[in-house]
Amino acid sequence: MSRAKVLTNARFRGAALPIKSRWIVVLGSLVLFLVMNCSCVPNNNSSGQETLSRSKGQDLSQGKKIPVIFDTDIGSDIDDTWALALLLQSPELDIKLITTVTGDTLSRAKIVAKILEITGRTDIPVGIGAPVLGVPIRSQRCYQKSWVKDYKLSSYPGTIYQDGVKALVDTIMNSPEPITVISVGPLPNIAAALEREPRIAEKAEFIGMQGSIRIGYDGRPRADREYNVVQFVKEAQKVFTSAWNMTITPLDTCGIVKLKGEKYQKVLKRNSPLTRAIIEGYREWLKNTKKLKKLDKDKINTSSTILCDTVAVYLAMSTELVQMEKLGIRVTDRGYTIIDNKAKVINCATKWKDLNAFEDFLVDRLTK
Ligand SMILES: [Ca+2]
Repeated sequence: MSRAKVLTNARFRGAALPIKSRWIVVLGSLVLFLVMNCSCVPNNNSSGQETLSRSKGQDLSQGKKIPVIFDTDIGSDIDDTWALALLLQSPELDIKLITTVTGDTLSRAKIVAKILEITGRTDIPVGIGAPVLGVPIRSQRCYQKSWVKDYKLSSYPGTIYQDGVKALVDTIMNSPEPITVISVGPLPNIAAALEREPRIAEKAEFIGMQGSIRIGYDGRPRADREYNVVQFVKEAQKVFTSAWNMTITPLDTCGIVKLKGEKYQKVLKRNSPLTRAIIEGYREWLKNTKKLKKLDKDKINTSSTILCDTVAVYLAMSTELVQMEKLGIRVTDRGYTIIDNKAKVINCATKWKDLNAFEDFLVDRLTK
């Protein structure tokens, strides 16, 4: 399925028209707006970027939203929180379910639920993923746990699924239209879902933040074993060889996204319930990872961390700002994602066309 963009940046230029004609234009605009189902696909953000859309037999300009499931290890790194915020601010996407993955999946579900309550989106169900316990990997800890220490999941007004993997399978299988699974963590949930019901690969599309193809961490010009893959290699191999259409943002693109300067200040100073939740979560995360003391005490006031996961959310809506390549990608037993012409072909966002515009887009969405 291609992701060609449909640009609908038409503006009415009524200034030179007679008054009667202007009214026709105004009424026409109103009708057009209603036809677009008030999905409010935004035009003309400050970066000058065109309306987001993509072709999948779905025409977003007609107000059709893309049904998505978001699978996240929120609380480990802080970028999941930013990605969830972007997701909630993207009217192109219809969030059917959010599932949590790896380690303390219960605390992760609390973080999701608390953010959904804060933003008034308790219509969204939350599924607690299967906890992967006993894995002695420090980074699977939930560093935002303190942010939800007083939060009771039983108080969440929406639906909580105790078996997140089952909820994932059911949501895909019961959907009348294909679902897009946005995965921004390691892949135990998705692999388990494929194990339980292989047909989900026929009914869903996968978009993930996984892998490192030519560029590694911190922009280094060599591939790294990327965290989401190397943590659960067998699960990644299962997901990367399943029959669905796959798109990834590897470190090549997502690993260099960071807000600083004026862009970060806009988010910091917006002071909305959503941005307060982001910054509070960020502060807790910094405190609990001790980065606040060790690295840069002023970091909370100056910049974000690397915001990898936000790019996966973006790819569910558009590929306009990135260069896409179709590459055979194989997950090696050591957790590398290497190009292999015999492997399943995956859509890979390998370079930015305009990173600056993406950062503007992200800030616009978070602060609107
Ligand atoms: Ca993540």
